[in-house]
Amino acid sequence: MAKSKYEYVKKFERNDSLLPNTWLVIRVDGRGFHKFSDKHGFVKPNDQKALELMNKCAENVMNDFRDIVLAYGQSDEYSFVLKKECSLYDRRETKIVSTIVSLFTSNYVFNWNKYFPDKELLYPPSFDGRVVQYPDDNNLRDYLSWRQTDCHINNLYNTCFWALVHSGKTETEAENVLRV
Ligand SMILES: Nc1nc2c(ncn2[C@@H]2O[C@H](COP(=O)(O)OP(=O)(O)O)[C@@H](O)[C@H]2O)c(=O)[nH]1
Ligand SMILES: [Mg+2]
Repeated sequence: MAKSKYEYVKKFERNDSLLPNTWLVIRVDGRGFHKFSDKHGFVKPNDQKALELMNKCAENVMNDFRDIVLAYGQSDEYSFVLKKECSLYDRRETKIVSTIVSLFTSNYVFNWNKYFPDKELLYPPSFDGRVVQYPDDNNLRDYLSWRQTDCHINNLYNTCFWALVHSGKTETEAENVLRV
């Protein structure tokens, strides 16, 4: 079939293939979840149901994308690890990231009622996504340690902060106690 005169526009498309033989880590993160968790009355510091919903989304993403070998989540974020030899979408970055983020987000909305039967979803949540490539197994291990450490630091701080507030301190007083 003859090509149309418009075919040339494809030449403007950018090649965004990810490096071969590298671990691919896709991290999705809730956009504006400070406000989202407030508006939906999430328990502080950790809302069990909200975390279970995040886990459900990740489980469904893993079941769909079989190249994902490991996932780790905390708070409003989830990291997905794809095999070094993964050839999903010819390793095209935008295709991989956008489909994983969109599947995660649609699952969040789709499953909301199962985890919060008495809570109306007040507005559509969204997540951003990025990919990082790690050539070495140790880099990947350090990436996961970094996210795990972040989780521990935040949880330690938030648990102490809310315990102080619940014991009668104002939020400013609690902040000052923990700053020392
Ligand atoms: N109350 C509550 N808030 C949470 C929970 N998980 C995440 N959040 C909120 O979501 C935010 C996530 O951090 P970050 O991504 O940096 O903030 P964002 O830019 O507003 O999405 C946290 O700072 C909390 O305010 C939870 O289980 N309970
Ligand atoms: Mg966020």
